[in-house]
Amino acid sequence: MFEFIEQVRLAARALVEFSGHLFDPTIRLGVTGLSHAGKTVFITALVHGLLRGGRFPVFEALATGRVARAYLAPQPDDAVPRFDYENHVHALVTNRRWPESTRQISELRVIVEYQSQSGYQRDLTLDIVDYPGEWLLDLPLLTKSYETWAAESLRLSRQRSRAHLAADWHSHLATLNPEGAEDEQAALTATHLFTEYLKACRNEHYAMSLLPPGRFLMPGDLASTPALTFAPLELSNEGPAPTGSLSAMMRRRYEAYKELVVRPFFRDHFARLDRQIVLVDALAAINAGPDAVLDLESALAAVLDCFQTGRNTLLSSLLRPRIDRILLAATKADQLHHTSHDRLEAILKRLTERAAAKAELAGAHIDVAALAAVRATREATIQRGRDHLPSILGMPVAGEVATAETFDGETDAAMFPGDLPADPNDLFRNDENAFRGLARTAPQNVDFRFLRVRPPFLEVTEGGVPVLPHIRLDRALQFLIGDRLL
Ligand SMILES: Nc1nc2c(ncn2[C@@H]2O[C@H](COP(=O)(O)OP(=O)(O)OP(=O)(O)O)[C@@H](O)[C@H]2O)c(=O)[nH]1
Ligand SMILES: [Mg+2]
Repeated sequence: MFEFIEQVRLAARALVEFSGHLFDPTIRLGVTGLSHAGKTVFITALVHGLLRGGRFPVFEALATGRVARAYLAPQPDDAVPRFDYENHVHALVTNRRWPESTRQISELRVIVEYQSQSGYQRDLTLDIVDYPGEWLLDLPLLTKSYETWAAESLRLSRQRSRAHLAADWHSHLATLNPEGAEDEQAALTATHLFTEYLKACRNEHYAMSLLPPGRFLMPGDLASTPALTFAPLELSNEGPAPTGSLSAMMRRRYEAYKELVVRPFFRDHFARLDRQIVLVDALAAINAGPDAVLDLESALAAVLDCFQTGRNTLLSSLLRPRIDRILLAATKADQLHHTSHDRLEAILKRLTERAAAKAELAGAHIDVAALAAVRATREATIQRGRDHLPSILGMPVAGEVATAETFDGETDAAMFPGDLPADPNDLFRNDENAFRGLARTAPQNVDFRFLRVRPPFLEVTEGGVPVLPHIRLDRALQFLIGDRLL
């Protein structure tokens, strides 16, 4: 019954929003990615480029001069924080520092005044919604019982790559009797140890991606509420949990998490998106090793499963999320020499091919791109003996370590991050020939090492406008909104 009422409510709102957009198009663009994927930098650079008339040759409407101007306007949703565009630009451009990490949903409205191809003046309203990718990984919980979720989480935590990180939690789990009386202290300890395990998996050296429930790693104002105080239990019998038992308590709280956290996110945000970009920090996974790469593959499969999309027809918008275009983007491509950009794209394709085929069947256009929202490096060829090494130049952020050196954040350096393999399958091998990452070996022995570098100085366009350099940001923009500016 609840499901049905929800559908009807979504349908009514879709109708109102649909009829309002007949003449001047509106796009709600979701920008998501797991923590540190590059969401804040992407939105800041995209909006900066739009407002400034950045160097976007592949973004047709701008390149051909049909965009008269773009400006920020008050956002439509009163309860959603505004994306802090001005401060993020200030950090990037004036201080050459990356913006602070953000843990919330936020929103920004940009109006693009353009001339349609038939010569009419129109406004495109672009609402950009920034939300954590971890919230997407929660959506599958809506259709999962506590028992199924607990069994899946336990299975995952016993995999070779994770088991040692889960050891403390597993020992505590072994002391719990699910059928015993409910016990707040036991629930608190289990939650604490389970959360510590999730945090350890996310650490730079392991860089795991598939870590639901999302709010355990970013609790916000729900921290220490019962809805966030539960953990998987080892359940032996199939029957219903006895009243007053520990497992009944856990199950109740798991259901509360779904009601208070997951369903409102689905209803208020996810179900209203038209377009989606999923930012993926594949290089962080490659830094960590094959386990992280395989884990990222599972996480992306779970993400793409959420997009049970259909084309944006009236009928499909009544019944399900209406996203009709999804761009999967590998971020921070400027940490590689351009000869590796296509390889990075091929790796992302390989990471998502099985899952993408499913979403494609359901009617959404999917594309894959390797990009850098802000290009923070330059390229050079360095001669070593007889060899000419393609390398990248940048200013590593203070504290980054390469072989013997710790950088101070003020010095330029030439870097050889390692060549990505021509065959993406080489990264998915997990046997004795697997590549070496930080999870299993010391930093000086890894096969790839991508260093964080400081943001660049602005470049000046042919028209004399100072803009941020980027890689393929214009291609992303063309795919995501280009067709609505015709
Ligand atoms: N070289 C380079 N680094 C980038 C780029 N985009 C992001 N980064 C790096 O990635 C880090 C994270 O970027 P954010 O945009 O803050 O990522 P986020 O997804 O918003 O992260 P959270 O808010 O923590 O979830 C930055 O601090 C930079 O170090 C890029 O285009 N090039
Ligand atoms: Mg952010």
